[in-house]
Amino acid sequence: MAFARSDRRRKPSADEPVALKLLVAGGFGVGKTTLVGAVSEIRPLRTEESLSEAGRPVDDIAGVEGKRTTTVAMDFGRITLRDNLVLYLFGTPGQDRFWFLWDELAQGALGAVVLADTRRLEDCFAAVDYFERRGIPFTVAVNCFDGAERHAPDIVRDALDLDGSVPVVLCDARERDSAKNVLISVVEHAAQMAAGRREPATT
Ligand SMILES: Nc1nc2c(ncn2[C@@H]2O[C@H](COP(=O)(O)OP(=O)(O)O)[C@@H](O)[C@H]2O)c(=O)[nH]1
Ligand SMILES: [Mg+2]
Repeated sequence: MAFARSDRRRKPSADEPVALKLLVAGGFGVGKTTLVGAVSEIRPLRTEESLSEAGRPVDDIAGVEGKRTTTVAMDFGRITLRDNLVLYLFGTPGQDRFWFLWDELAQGALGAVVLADTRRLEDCFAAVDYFERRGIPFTVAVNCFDGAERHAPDIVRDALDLDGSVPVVLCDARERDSAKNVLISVVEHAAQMAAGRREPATT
């Protein structure tokens, strides 16, 4: 039988790909959909809706006036980092009124990207809090928009009051290689945190 119970206990062979789940979070219009689209090998599944007049009072588009669509449920993409390492990317909905979806999305997530725009840094506070509270490893990726002032990663780290171990990187969410580096940072950080948990410091 194709899905016999014993199949579930089957040990994966060494060359079988490992699939890891990562979340891509951050404020409205910070570039989550752009990042997932830039790295995904599959046509990203998007659930964009036109920003309607009705949504205007709630969808704060100040600073992102060019934005005509919004992700109502989520972005989904896939990238193969190495032959045997596949990442599944889930973009979280940016608006506070979709927070109820986060706990479902966070199930089984290895780590997360928190995208930040230094012009609206406060928009990523909620995502940072969320992952800190749940102990989910995350990298803060500053999406360097054209025309936005550049700030050194350490300045952003201080402004967000991040733990020293949290990676802060600069990126361009539209560039595949740049976005890929962000994902690699998350995977490495998650691996380090997991190693730290396995070998607690002897004090
Ligand atoms: N200049 C610039 N524009 C960007 C960048 N990333 C995203 N955008 C634009 O910013 C807008 C919002 O991006 P989007 O990915 O939809 O944001 P989301 O709400 O976080 O999914 C879109 O019009 C993007 O084309 C970037 O790195 N630089
Ligand atoms: Mg989006």
